[in-house]
Amino acid sequence: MSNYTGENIQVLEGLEPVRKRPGMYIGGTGKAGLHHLLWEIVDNAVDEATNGYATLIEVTLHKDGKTCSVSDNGRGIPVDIHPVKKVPTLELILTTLHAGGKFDGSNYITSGGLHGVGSSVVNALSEELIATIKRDGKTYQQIFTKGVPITNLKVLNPNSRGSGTTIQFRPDEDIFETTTFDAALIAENLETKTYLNKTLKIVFKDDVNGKRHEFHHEGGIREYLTHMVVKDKVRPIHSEQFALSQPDLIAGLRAELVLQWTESPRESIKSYVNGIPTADGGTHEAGLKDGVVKAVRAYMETHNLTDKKLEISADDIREGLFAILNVYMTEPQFQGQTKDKLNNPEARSLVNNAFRLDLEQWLNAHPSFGDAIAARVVQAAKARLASRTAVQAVRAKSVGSSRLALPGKLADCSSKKPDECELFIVEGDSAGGSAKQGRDRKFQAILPLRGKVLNTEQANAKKLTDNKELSNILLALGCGIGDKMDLGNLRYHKIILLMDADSDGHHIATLLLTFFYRHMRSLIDGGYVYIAQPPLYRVDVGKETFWALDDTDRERIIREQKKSKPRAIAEIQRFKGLGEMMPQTLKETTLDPDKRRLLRVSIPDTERLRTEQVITDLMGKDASARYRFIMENAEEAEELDV
Ligand code: 1YM
Repeated sequence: MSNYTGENIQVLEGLEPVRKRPGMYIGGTGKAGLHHLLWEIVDNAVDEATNGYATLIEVTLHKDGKTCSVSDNGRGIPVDIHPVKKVPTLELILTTLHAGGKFDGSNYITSGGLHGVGSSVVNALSEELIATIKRDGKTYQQIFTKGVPITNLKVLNPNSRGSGTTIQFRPDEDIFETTTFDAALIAENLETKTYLNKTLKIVFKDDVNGKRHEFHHEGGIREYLTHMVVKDKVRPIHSEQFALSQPDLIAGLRAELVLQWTESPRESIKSYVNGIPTADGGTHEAGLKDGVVKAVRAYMETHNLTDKKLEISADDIREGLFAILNVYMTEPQFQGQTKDKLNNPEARSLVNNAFRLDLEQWLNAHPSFGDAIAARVVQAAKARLASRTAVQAVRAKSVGSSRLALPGKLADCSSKKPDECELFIVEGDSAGGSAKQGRDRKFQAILPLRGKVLNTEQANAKKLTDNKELSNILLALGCGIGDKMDLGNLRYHKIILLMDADSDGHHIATLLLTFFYRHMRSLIDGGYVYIAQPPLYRVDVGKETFWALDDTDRERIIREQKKSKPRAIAEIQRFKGLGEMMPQTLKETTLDPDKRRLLRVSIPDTERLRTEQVITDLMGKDASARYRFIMENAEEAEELDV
């Protein structure tokens, strides 16, 4: 590896574009963008470690929750004076875009993130950034505000030991919607890095909560996979993982993989490029999937484990598969603004070829594992066939009565334009009746639910379609389910859950949301799912009527009315359920687009992990996880209606 000198820096550009359009550089200015700053600096430190120069990284979230420091004990960012620009390299790196030896590919074998432009972007978007460098027996420091140096590079200590880089920064409140960091999110992200680099040690000092974490996982991605399987509470179907590391695939490309089949009805593949997560997968992940499917097929054919009458799909083979794939490459190309998807076409066949034969050999060498996997695959294929038959049966039943095969209980709207149509899923027949009378039949459809909605967290496809209420919803929506979903066929662009404001209502809403989350996620991600907010109280003051969503709302209304009409008496009526409400009242408070309040259901990127965890804990088999969740969150629940 060539050594870095100030002369290598080629492309220079100021930082104004970064402050003008921060989103272009960090994806956005919300919570995710804020944390992106920290990941950039951490990635630089991790690079220094994976290249063999640093052994320890320390991250501190300071007491204010808004300032972070990252330090490594590597070589220290160069401080020599640039021959042309006549300023220290450190200053150039922190004040110019695209500056850095990493860019020409020769100095760094592996680098992820923003290809080394990261630290200047962080500097540009920080109210204050302090860089402290130990190098050549001295300690240097330089301070910046919004990317502009406010001191020269100074020698803090002319006689110091060791070397390394410390970057302390406080993001700019003028740029970010929030500037408070999330300690749990930081811990999670840092720990993942130490799974991906088993030699890496990261110490995280969380001064907000007075905690200190040490992350170091000698077991690497094997240990990570075990951790995932335990966290998701799924049972592996073979005892040993398949793990393979290909240190030298072709020049500059290295890859490591670990996988294991489980009883989970889902597939869970985590992929990384240069230690950076590729949440949307890409060509490397596609190559892995190809390879796994081919290897298992070959094994099943060799050992005559296929049922001739059963057609086995790639999805059947991958059902229940947990895998972690980490690929290192010199010039990764990413797709999309947040760069979550690898795009290099060559990665597909490289990864496929790297693992396929070894996996097949491994299966042959461990026939008890191979047979267990084959049995799992056959079971998945049979379940899929059964559920397809069930869907066909549901269709067949309703065909004939109406040409669209809509459920009998649906009161459909007359419009056929999905973008103006709304489907209200209503709890109970009596509320359904009021809603039918109170709706605007041109664009509002009503589907009453009577029976219990199935908890879909543990259910397979066949059980889903056997459930009358869920299959009615599926038929009404018209867009299919799972990976067969086509939003182009969705019949309503607003799907509104209308439930009583009591614990039963909440329970049904939770079951429906779990169903959408697990089996029709793109409805949520597309922003089609809403929760209606029917009032709990009617407050009459003199001749005026007000609707209150909850107790706080009711108190607020009474307080305000007392101010203007001190002698008035407020009459309060509490609705026991939607069924009690007159159709006209339901229309005025909950159905009419001009008067109602709707909550749109969404999962911000930064909350995806937590959402997954909460759903697994609350809806899954494990009752103790549910209990833990309720105890841990009891304070947040204002009033438990039981
Ligand atoms: C807390 C963040 O940035 N560490 C870090 C960065 C660099 C080096 C060492 C480094 C790299 C090289 C030579 C080289 C960087 N250098 C550059 C640039 N920690 C953190 N530690 N000497 C030191 O690439 O050859 C950018 S980052 F541009 F100088 F190469």
